[in-house]
Amino acid sequence: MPTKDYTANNIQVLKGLEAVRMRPAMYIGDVSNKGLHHLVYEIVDNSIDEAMAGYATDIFVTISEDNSVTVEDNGRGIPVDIHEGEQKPAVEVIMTVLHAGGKFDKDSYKVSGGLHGVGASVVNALSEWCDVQIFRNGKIYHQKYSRGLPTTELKEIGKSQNSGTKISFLADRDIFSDTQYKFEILAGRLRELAFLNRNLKITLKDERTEKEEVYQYAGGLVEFVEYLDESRSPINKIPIHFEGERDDTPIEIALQYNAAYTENILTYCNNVNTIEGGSHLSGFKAALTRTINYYAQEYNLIKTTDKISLTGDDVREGLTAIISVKVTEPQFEGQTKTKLGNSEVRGAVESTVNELLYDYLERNPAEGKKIIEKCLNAARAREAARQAKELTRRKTALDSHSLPGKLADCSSNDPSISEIYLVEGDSAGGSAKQGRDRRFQAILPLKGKILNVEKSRLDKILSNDEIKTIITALGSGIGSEEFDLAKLRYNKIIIMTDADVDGSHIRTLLLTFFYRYMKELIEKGHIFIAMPPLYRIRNGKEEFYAFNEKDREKIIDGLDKDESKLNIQRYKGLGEMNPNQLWETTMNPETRTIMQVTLENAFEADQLFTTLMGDEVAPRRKFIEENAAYVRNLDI
Ligand code: 28F
Repeated sequence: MPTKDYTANNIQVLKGLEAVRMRPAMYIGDVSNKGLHHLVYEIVDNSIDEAMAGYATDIFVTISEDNSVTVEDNGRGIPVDIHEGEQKPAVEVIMTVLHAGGKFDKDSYKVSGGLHGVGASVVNALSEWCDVQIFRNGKIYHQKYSRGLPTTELKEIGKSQNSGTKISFLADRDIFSDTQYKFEILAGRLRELAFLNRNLKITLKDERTEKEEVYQYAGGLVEFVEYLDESRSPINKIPIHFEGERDDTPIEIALQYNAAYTENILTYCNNVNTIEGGSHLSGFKAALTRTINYYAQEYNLIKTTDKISLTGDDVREGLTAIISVKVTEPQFEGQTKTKLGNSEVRGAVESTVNELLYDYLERNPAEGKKIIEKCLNAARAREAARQAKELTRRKTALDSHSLPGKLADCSSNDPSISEIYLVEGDSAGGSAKQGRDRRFQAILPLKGKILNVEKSRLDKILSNDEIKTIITALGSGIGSEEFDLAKLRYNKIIIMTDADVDGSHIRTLLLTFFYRYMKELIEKGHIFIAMPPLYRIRNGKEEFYAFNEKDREKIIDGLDKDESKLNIQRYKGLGEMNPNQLWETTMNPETRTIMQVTLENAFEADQLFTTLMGDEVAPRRKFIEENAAYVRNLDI
């Protein structure tokens, strides 16, 4: 127990812990699933820092049966000597004082700002218990905490020749309603960290299922590019890779062109996935466009007949690239604090890419030729698309404001309150039209499948009726040149499909389309997924709706009636609901649940989509083998 005479330090600790427990979302983003997994990343980040400083080579993450998590590294071990200012062991300061523990020596990159790098003390404060073991000076030290406060002194409990840090914690059920970790979510981030820190070995073990995976990549970002492109056919045999340092900003880039048409550029700062981009991305894009054009001119690879200069879209078609920079004082900006603001980084990246990409192209003329050829084809197709767009625009311009016939528009002209439902199938479309509130809800029924955008270029996409209808109805245009969010006619674009395999296929197609050609709609949070009920449970006159299995059990338990006495209907499709039920359960803003699409889930949909629809057969077979069981259950 802490001593009676509360010193200024104790009060500082209590104030800090209170602040974190009062407003946990300020420190870890939210207290739902994402925040729960963020706790693990906070602790892992400290092991990663120890690895980046050159002391740790292995990190172990273990999920226990009780959903407590243990993270262990073989670094130097958190120091245990008494911290002058606080009169406590350094490890106790790091585990209990907010924002302590930032390793400020010059060669480590403690991320600051945003939700990253809030430190182990925040995790401790949000855990029912937290247990620390330090292997250092030939000894083993141990200290326990509860909700951030020490419940034991730091004690020497044994001897060991190893060195390292081992932290276990159980998320506080008073704060996190769901403390079930998802293996795949942790796996995704740990795999990404292994790619970003070449040779670092990260092991993830799930004691609930005995599942264990090891991530270690000697090829680092090059292997990351190959992993992302495993379902695509590469144009250059091995990915282009360069590493440099400008104005003491380490920069590492790997890129590869493939035969597909989409652009897939991931950017990182201090291992943080800057999904909103920022200065490193704009520096890269500027240098890529300039260098490709310059090289094509210098080597006369653009015939005078073409006489077109390659645009940013042209040079990024079919490009998969990873940009990773390390910044000592990163400024994370944007809605989700994932946009890099440091303006000096733009120039550093731009000059690095200008120099090292041109150097690569000069030394690899055969590869260079293939890349320019690819970009030229993109330019020609863009030209064709422009003409196709001209035609469609001229056609719509003739009968101006012609909205697609299938669109049942809303009466309001105020986009900020208007919503459009993209509904699968005419029958559900019919119910949605009848059930909706026509003042602010528009309905666009979609025929069966929309186009497979994986294998088609913009010109072909623009000739597809379904796609054209969607583009016209939304009003904001398409492609990075034309797209204008100010012209968007609806604030919410809600995808409403059946819960079955077809429905999820259409949803994936739509998500992929938006992700590839209208990414800003996702970035600005305009895309949603409707969540229709899975079951209707009737108990005499009473009627309840369940949106998942857990819901169903909770409702049935709540009725404490034998299941056989209840009338339970499992919905196979939206068409089975009458307009009023559809309104009450899925469309009424007061009672519905809709899920806002974030860039991560759109990115996952895009990767999944490429696996399923891409050129390479092997990854598709692997995906189906791994998920076939799931698909069978889904059909039942
Ligand atoms: C399971 C989580 O937290 N590992 C860590 C170290 C090592 C040092 C350190 C950490 C505060 C201000 C220094 C050791 N020896 N894994 C971890 N490993 N923190 S956190 O130092 C933090 C101190 O400066 C360490 C010498 N220097 C640093």
